[in-house]
Amino acid sequence: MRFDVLTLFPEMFAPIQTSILGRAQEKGKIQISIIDIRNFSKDKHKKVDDTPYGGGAGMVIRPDVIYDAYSSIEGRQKAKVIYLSPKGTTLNQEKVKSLAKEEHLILLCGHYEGIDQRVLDEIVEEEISIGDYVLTGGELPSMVLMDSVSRYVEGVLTKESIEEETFSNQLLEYPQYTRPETFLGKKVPEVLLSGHHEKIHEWREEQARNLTKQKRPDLLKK
Ligand code: 9WO
Repeated sequence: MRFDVLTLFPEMFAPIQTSILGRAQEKGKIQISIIDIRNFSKDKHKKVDDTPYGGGAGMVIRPDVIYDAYSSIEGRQKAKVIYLSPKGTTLNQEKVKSLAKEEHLILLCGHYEGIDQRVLDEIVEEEISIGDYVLTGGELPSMVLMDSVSRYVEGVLTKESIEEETFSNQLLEYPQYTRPETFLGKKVPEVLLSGHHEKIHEWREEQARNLTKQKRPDLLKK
């Protein structure tokens, strides 16, 4: 899976070079390129934005700069271009799985009061939101998207951890315990120490069902 990210704040992407996504890149399972939109400004002061036509507060990113940055991406014709915006369809696990089947995603991160609509209409195929709140830009949402999608790319995680996890069976995860056996006077549930695999499995299933019923009854209705 290849991700190209178009952003005015490339330094924000330092975290994805570490941890699991960093390892996935080293193993060659995913490739992430961060493209600095400002490098495509033709202005002597590297200006990329201007005041909105019709008036109003703030600045809008120029369409030509975005288009030139996009046009620098090799193989862009076959890629899916996603704009991270509060106006988009909300990301969920089903959408994450379907995006993981793509070979090449281009993630466009806006800032300020947004991007000129004409270039969005020209290059964007999908507008995605990660939730109903407003941020200062699309960078954090694009990292959320890359993190969630990468987990489904072959070879990034083990098969077991994908199959066992939250949402794959429409249920929340059962609670986990590790050493010490007693912590602040609280013991680990007896059944987990029993070594009885069938009983452990049943207990975990029941925990997952009860937890979901209590905390996310909406998931059970699906
Ligand atoms: C700000 C604004 C102010 C006055 C008039 C119109 C305005 N539009 C915006 C605006 O939409 N700013 C966005 C900031 C432009 C795109 C990047 N920004 C953004 C993305 N904020 N929040 C997100 C986001 C993306 C995905 N999921 C949740 C939030």
